[in-house]
Amino acid sequence: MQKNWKRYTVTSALPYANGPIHIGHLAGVYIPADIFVRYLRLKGKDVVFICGSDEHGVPITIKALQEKVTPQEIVDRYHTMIKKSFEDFGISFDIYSRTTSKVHYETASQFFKTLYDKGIFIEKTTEQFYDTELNQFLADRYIVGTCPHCQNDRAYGDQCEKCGTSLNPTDLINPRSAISGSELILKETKHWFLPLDKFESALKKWILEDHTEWKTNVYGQCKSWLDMGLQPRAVSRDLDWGVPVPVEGAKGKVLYVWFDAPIGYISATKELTPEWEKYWKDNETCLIHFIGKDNIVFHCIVFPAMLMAEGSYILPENVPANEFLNLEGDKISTSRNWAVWLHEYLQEFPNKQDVLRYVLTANMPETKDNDFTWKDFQTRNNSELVAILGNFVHRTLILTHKYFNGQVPLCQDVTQSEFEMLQQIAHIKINIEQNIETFKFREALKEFMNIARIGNKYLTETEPWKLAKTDIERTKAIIAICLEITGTLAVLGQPFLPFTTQKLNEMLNLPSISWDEIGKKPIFKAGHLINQPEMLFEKIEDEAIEIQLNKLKSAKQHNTNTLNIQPIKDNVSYDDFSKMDLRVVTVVAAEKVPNTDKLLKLTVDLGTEQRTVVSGVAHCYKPEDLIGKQVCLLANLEPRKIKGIESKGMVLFAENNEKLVAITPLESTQNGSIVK
Ligand code: B3M
Ligand code: ZN
Repeated sequence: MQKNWKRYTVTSALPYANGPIHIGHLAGVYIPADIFVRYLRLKGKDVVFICGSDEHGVPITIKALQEKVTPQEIVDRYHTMIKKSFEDFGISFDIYSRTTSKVHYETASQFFKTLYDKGIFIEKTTEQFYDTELNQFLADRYIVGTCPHCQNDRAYGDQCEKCGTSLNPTDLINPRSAISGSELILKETKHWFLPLDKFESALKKWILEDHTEWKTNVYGQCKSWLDMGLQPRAVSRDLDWGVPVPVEGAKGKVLYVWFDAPIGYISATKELTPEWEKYWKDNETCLIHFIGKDNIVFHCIVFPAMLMAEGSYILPENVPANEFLNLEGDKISTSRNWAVWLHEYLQEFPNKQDVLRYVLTANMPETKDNDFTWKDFQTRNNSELVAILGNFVHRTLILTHKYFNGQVPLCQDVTQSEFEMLQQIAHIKINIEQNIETFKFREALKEFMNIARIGNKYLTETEPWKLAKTDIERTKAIIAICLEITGTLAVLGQPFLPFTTQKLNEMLNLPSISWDEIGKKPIFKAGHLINQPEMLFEKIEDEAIEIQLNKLKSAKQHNTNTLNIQPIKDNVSYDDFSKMDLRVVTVVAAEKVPNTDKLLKLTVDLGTEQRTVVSGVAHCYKPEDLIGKQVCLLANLEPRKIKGIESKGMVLFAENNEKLVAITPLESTQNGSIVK
């Protein structure tokens, strides 16, 4: 953001309209985008803030199938719900559209057509798995089978979640449909591929050389993709839900959801303004995509390649992707109902949108995954919002009414230390700007709160309520200074706490002031009348937190009860069983396998020897959780190489939905003991 941009186009990921929105979405994408946009607007910049529902893709059709309704009914339901949640939380889109809109169908079709006419696509006929019961081709995710690497019999067509290996559906042993359960046949089908390889060198230059300033998580992911080399990618699918492929011979085929969805940003801008082209095709426009980390490749590689291929569009200047937010130490999960849903939050904490915005900003997963806990929510409310910001503002306004009938007093002169304090605040303002402009919102918020801290401390030290009896001139100066600080908070806080600052602005009777005016001239004239103060925040009691924790506890319980119990397999003879050599072993060393999410490399002691075993449990256990523990090992499982490491045997774990639990002996026993 070094350049002096003429205007900004800010987009945030289009949420899938197949479920409501939770705190993870807000913290990852929508709050950072909203802070950024509100800041730009306050600086008087020309900016459009674009979003909408992503209403295509296979999961929506599956949900419709399960509920026996049409996909349209599903997306109508969730689009309305999601849109309302965003409004409720003050996410200030200029437009919230949807990818089933007419304009979008036209725009996406036209985009495809342009690339098609330019001869960009490769047409290829391949064999794909077809579900004869449902009469449709299946997306990789909806094909299950046995993993050729670890024998997990519930591996997906794109990945085995047990050993972490990425797969093709044809790698699976005994593939079947995850939806109907039926066996699959291979059937020929034609598709259009975007030759990403042709754009590889342009993408390399654009990202790896020209955008070294991108966040390290984003840059790193792009680099590893580009280093691996890009392959052509299919941009059409066999499906009856989506934007039809607009060429001859494409009956029953639609655009791949990741082809049409980013074009949704463009369609929404078209719906917003007839001048949409300047927001997408002018080099003086700064385009920024706010997304979550799982969307990086699509926004940094696929969509830019599409834009390059089309030829008339600008490329994003930055793609500030966040990592994920966890909840009470566990991954947020819709299916396990492990989430804080926005619509439920508002029922339980009415009018406390800003508290959530505040806590989520303070814990924003900017550089690594982060955790939301209800205890932290309570503490940040009670000891930061109430005790620092609320307290300072309230005391200032009460004193103004008490001593000066609500009129801003005249400040005759300031002391040296007051002068220095005001300079410090001016400096903080610059820090906030720099942090927002480089997408460091946590730091920006911290700096903002420092202003309130400074004010609070100043008020406590100068004690104007005592001084009022002896030195009214000094008292006037102090209150006037506190009011200036309060006014500063009311303006600089707008990106973070829009509801609170609006209330504060009303109490202060402030006209709208721009960001840049702050610090240039005094906010108030002597004699300006302020309104009666109200509390900005209130304490959150333990009971309210207990309710939330209990709710989560019962979600956990419910999940255990609804554990996906598999039917018992066919009988085996004792001979069959005794072929397996099961032993008790001690884990003596453990470390994460680099560049994987789930793999741990364990060294286990069998009494007679030590061995290396690779286990897909890094999402459930940290290395130090396992070191020193006795576990059960299938010692004579055929050795195999996982990520270049020879794994000799398999450590046993019980599976509870996504969670794995190590099997350990009740009492410690000698290493190498036989389990039978
Ligand atoms: N709907 C994916 C997601 O919510 C997707 C984003 C589209 S942005 C063009 O993770
Ligand atoms: Zn596997």
